[in-house]
Amino acid sequence: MGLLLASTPVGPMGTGIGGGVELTLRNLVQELQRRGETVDVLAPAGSMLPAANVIAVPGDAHPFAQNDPWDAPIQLPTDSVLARMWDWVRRHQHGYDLVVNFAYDWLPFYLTPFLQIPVLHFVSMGSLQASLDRMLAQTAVRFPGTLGVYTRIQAQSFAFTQHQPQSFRVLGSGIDLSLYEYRADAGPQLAWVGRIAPEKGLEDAAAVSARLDREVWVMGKMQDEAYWQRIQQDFPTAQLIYTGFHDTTNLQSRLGQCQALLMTPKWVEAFGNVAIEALACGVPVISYARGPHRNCRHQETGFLVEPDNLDSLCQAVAQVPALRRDRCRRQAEREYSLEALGDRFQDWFATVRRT
Ligand code: HBI
Repeated sequence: MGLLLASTPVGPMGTGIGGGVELTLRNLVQELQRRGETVDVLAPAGSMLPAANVIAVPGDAHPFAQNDPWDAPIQLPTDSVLARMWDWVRRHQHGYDLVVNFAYDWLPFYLTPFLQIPVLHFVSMGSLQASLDRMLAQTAVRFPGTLGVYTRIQAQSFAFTQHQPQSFRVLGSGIDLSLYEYRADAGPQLAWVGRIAPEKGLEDAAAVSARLDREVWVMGKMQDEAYWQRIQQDFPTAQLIYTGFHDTTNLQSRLGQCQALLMTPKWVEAFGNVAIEALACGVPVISYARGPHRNCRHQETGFLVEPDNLDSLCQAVAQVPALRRDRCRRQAEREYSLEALGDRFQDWFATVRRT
């Protein structure tokens, strides 16, 4: 008997469509397998997850929750891949100890009481929709301890935590540090890494590039082409060098050459895995202090600046050469190892496993 990890329905694993949650899921599988766990991954067809046993499910991908308004009704695509995935869970639940849901969608929460297998839910974003908030609040009462998040500030974005403060278990994040090479030296260029989508605030990195006459290397899944074109028009003198979505090996090699990582989100990032990837390469992080972005130490491994303040952002860039890149690497090693992540998840699993 083993663990079943059920992926996000927004797209196949390995494509970048699923953002940080893809990386978290992949890292978790790797670490759990290293510890001798039997792990199956239930994911949309087309998923690429080497070294894992993937159960590929056909069907239509789900649209992004972050694109819907607060009071949007619950929607499913015609042939929902998520509905098919959880039908698979229903039919095969007796072959597993436990299933972990990574979808930020209403359906798996709704189905939980109908299943016999214990279900844990890893919630990958902050509060976005009334329908999901309501379902999470109910799940927290009915199945205490079964909701997990990256960070405490992410958990606090859900209003019901004011009355139900113990609703979420904080699991943090972690990466395989052996895949990230420490680089003591850097070029003058800055890095910006993330899905190219409005909530990620790439336009502010473009503004910094134009103001400081600096290259910004942009990496990540091209999600919103029109948004990207708009930025090009609005900042004709910005030097944005877009190289696409990269696997970890290529990402870390490019990222490591940069002087700092810019994180300019317009929403409350649940975690921001790219911050720890940068630190692991020795790259300081300059981030808006919006939500949980405490994953650099202000004035030691980066700068936390007032959100949306371009002057502060530019000042921080000017101060980066005074920071020590070895301290960045050391922070990643101390706080964000895969071992630490594996411990936190296994402790969580132990609270509900049936064997
Ligand atoms: N939207 N509907 C939906 N379901 C998800 O699981 C989901 C999402 N948007 C983004 C997302 N997951 C992940 O990319 C997170 O890493 C942010």
